[in-house]
Amino acid sequence: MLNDAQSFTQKGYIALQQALNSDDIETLENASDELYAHSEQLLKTIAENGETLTEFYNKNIHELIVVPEIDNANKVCRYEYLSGYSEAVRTKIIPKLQILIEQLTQQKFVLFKDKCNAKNPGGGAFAPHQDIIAYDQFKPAYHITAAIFLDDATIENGCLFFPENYLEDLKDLNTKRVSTLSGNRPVLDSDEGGRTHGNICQAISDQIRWTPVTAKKGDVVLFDSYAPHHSEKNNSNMTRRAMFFTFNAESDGDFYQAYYDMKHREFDNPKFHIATPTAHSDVFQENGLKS
Ligand SMILES: O=C(O)CCC(=O)C(=O)O
Repeated sequence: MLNDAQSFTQKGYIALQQALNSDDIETLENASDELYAHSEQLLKTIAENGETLTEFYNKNIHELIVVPEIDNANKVCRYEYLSGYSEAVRTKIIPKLQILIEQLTQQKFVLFKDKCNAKNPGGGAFAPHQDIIAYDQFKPAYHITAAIFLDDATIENGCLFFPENYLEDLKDLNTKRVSTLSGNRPVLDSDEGGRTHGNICQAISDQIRWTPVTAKKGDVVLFDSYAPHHSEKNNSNMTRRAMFFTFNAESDGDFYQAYYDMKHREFDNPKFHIATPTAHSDVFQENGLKS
């Protein structure tokens, strides 16, 4: 039987049941209510002003970042920059997650980015991808994300899927491999540009044995930035909210502000919309939406 650290190294992810207590969940629920309402208001105001999101974020570089669903410019798909915006998240939640990650890795980690996927009914399918593709413009080459579920995540409402053991499935694949603190990790070929930017190529995804990772409210799933993952649409009539806090090793430096400075200034850069069901790049033209 593998211990948590061994299992995390082997699979690239681990589910920690009820790793957060009811106070933590209340903090996140309050932040979620406030930030979601603010996100909706931002989309409304930007639309009323006839501005593009790119124009808006160029001028408002400390604002919460909100990204609409691919098929509805008024519907919030995700919002980002949670710790930049919410003191409660920054002071109460981040230190707890840092402890969980340190217990697993014996190393100190600092926050790199944070977001909440609203996953409203009918929305939010994320194609198979590796997060590393979205982060490689910054120095850290290894990250650990804590996914926290504010609603139970089920197969019906679009839980995450991870591989049973992708290192084994893809052991013969001829691809770039990166040495990380969890060992060698493959970088998988993915689509470049357009609406499928960052999606793992179908032929590779087909070789992976995927497994659903359902979760209860308060569970935390830790996964590294090479672990392939995806999720289906939310086919229920309730939200499936999840917050994702991504960390990098402290020894690599602190990039949180630099990451969000770039994201505010380059809102439409496909790098920031890897395998997401969000309105961006060529989709804007196809749907007649403004970016
Ligand atoms: O929220 C989900 O269902 C998937 C999230 C994800 O894979 C991502 O944001 O990179």
